[in-house]
Amino acid sequence: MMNRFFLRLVLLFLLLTSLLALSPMQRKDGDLRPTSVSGDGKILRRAKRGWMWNQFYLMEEYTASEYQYVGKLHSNMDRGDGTVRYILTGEGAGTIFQIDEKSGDLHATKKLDREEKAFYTLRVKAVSTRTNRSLEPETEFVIKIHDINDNEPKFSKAIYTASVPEMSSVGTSVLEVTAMDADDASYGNSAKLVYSILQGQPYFSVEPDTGWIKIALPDMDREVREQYQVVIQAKDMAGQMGGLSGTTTVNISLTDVNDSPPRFSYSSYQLSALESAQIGSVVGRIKAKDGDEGENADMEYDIVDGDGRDIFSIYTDRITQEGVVTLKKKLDYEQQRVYTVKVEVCNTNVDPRFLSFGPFKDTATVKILTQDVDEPPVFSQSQYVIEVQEDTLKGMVIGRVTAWDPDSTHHPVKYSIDKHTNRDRFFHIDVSDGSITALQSLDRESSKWHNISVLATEINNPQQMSRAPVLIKVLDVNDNAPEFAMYYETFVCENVKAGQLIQTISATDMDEPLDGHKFMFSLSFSNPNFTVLDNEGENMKVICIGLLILCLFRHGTELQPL
Ligand SMILES: *[C@@H]1O[C@H](CO)[C@@H](O)[C@H](O)[C@H]1NC(C)=O
Ligand SMILES: *[C@@H]1O[C@H](CO)[C@@H](O)[C@H](O)[C@H]1NC(C)=O
Ligand SMILES: *[C@@H]1O[C@H](CO)[C@@H](O)[C@H](O)[C@H]1NC(C)=O
Ligand SMILES: CC(=O)N[C@H]1CO[C@H](CO)[C@@H](O)[C@@H]1O
Ligand SMILES: [Ca+2]
Repeated sequence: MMNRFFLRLVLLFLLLTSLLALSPMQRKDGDLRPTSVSGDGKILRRAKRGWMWNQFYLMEEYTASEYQYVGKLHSNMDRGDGTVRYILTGEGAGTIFQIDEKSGDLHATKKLDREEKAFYTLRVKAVSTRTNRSLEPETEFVIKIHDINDNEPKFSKAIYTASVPEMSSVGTSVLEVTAMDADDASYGNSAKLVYSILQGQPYFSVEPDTGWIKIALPDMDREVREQYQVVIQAKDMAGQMGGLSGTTTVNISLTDVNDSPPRFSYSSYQLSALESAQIGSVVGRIKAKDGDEGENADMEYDIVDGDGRDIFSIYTDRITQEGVVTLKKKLDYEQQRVYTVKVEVCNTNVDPRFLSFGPFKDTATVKILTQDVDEPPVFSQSQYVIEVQEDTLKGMVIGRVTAWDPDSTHHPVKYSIDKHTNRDRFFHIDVSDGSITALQSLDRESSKWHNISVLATEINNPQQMSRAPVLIKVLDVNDNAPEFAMYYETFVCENVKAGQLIQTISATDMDEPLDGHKFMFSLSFSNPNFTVLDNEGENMKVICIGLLILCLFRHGTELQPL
């Protein structure tokens, strides 16, 4: 059946070509008409130009069992008596193409693929079998492999991915897909492709000629559907029946635009905060919903009104896009129990194209309840200083502290002294009224300060406890007699002269002030032979000879005879 497509060899003699037109090669969908050969044998004069070759055409992908006939090479010198031998050289000579030496019949020995090699260049000459001389000059000719539609269009990728902003207008280009067809594009429709959409309507369309995928439906909303899978077909033979086709899948995702405003889910929220909460601590979080993602959902919260404006502030958590309410000032349950703030939220990146979808802000009321905290007792002073005379009697009240429960319940308070600060049990505090008693007589000279810690505890809840320092200062009383600095034993010579210094005497006193004491010295027995001279506050001098007994006075009080 394929034989009818075969081309015959055309061998023309120059003489005839001017008279006889070679039937033009006609190619009508693979139907090739054999070309007839004519000649009258008058070739001798112009033998050199006697070979005139057209090209041969050969069908690709010939699959019959016998060799495919290509054509016949014929010289008019050939009388059919076996004296002419045809010799073939060039591409594939002897392998792909075989020539019958005697008849000039040319055959292809193999199945050929145009997409592999589209034509072969060969040469032929005719020689005399007797003389081996060329009867015809060697001439080149071409065997062209004729295309059949044996290749389907192929896309460069099995799956493409593309994205396009949501809300894009109809006709917006998304992606161009291109298929290749290995067949001969210059001949027939074997490689003429037409694109069509098999899946993805009515959202997308494809341009038949170019393979450009475009938006086909207005107002496509990412918040409704984000992913689309589109299947595009490319068909050769200009899309006609019987053409070969290839398909590809295109995953198209809609990208976000800011077309959704932020909205609070509720018009009012309630938060609560302990009155003990620290300034800066988080009271709670509220969140507005925004259908968009990424920066299109970025929000900013603000307190715009309410009696809690000065007490609370709000900032945006950049990761969760929540509004975080924090404490700006200390709360006091006993003072105000409920605050209200009006919070506004808005998108930070508003797209002017979608303003009509707005407004891109919203407000909500946030009520904040102050929660009572069981607070520990509070002392009337942060520290107490009690001054007490060192001669104060045991059991006397020396001072008093006061504390109370600041809570609305006003629980009663009991007092105690921290044992670690009262190891020698110098003091006692009255459990109920906070009065402090000295349990021992206090001596300034052994301890000037008694620094104790007083505790106030709520009677029904021992956990609620406060402490305050009580600094007890012992004041000086002149309760110490002066003392001689040392024991004096004085010797004098018998012939000592009157008025000669025989001893210097000094004294000390434990009471305050430690320096600057003014002592008075006198002789306890009057003896005309000795006298004491007051050295103006300094040490005394005993002069002259005799038995020495001294008395020391201070503030006029006689104390200790020596
Ligand atoms: C012609 O050439 C062939 C091959 O080259 C050779 O075998 C043959 O003997 C030759 N004949 C003559 C007559 O020279
Ligand atoms: C394409 O989309 C399909 C379905 O949504 C999915 O299963 C597949 O993984 C996607 N392929 C690529 C390469 O994105
Ligand atoms: C007690 O407190 C007073 C006043 O702060 C201080 O001068 C003194 O050194 C303290 N005494 C003791 C024993 O801590
Ligand atoms: C009271 C006393 O001891 N007086 C004596 C003072 O000195 C003279 C002379 O040395 C004695 O004679 C005194 O007895
Ligand atoms: Ca094709």
